[in-house]
Amino acid sequence: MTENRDTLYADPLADSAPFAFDDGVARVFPDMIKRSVPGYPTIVAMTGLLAGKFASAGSNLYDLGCSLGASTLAMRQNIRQGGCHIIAVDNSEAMLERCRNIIDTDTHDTPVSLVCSDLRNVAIRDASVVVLNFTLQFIPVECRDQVIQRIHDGLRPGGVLVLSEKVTFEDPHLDELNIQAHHQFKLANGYSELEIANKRTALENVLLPETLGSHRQRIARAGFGSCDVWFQCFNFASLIALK
Ligand code: GEK
Repeated sequence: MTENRDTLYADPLADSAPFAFDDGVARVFPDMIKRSVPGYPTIVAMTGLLAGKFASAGSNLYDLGCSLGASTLAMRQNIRQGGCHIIAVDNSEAMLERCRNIIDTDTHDTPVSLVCSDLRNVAIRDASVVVLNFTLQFIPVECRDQVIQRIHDGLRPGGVLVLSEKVTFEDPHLDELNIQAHHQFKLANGYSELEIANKRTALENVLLPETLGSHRQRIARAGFGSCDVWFQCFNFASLIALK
């Protein structure tokens, strides 16, 4: 399948509305996320391997903010344990509609339920794996403690949370260095200075990154026993937390 190229912010007269996961974004999403998030293909593939390792028989696996289902599919393709069920959640109708078509063409047999809802309203129950790949960053900061707490409480002992996020750095020099490196990554992937600037404006107050320290503290407060970064490229990182 050929991917639609992301040119959403290439127009000098593009409207300056805040970024939203609408039909236009869903149409170009695979191209957009690959050219914008360093390490995204690795994170998705390793999410699948981690799910294969941590899934326990008869448990639920959650993909919160599933978009087009890349992490859902990676998990589904790696689960060997019987009686598992994947619950993929997104509050964008446009994303879920396309996600449904993609999942329908996959032949692996772990059942997948697609839920169109704010992830804050979805009960987490009897889970062995919960994945938040680049989703928590879109949740209001004051709601994040509760999200992580509910995930912790819904995991079985021995279960895992995979949390991938854009991050900021306490050290202003390192913060600037990583912002510049990400900028270079986007230029190298064919985005123009104009597109990068327009997208940055659209994401202001929509994508709110925190430091790795804040994530670690929140995860510890929720009661997870162990937590560390397993992948990082510039200002994009993925943490693993064990209950
Ligand atoms: C991937 N994980 O390809 N409730 C449910 N979904 C939400 C909410 C919310 N409150 N807020 C945002 N979303 C995916 C990529 S994209 C990351 C995730 C990005 C959804 C939103 O609709 C979008 O589909 C997804 O979270 C974030 O592995 O675009 O940078």
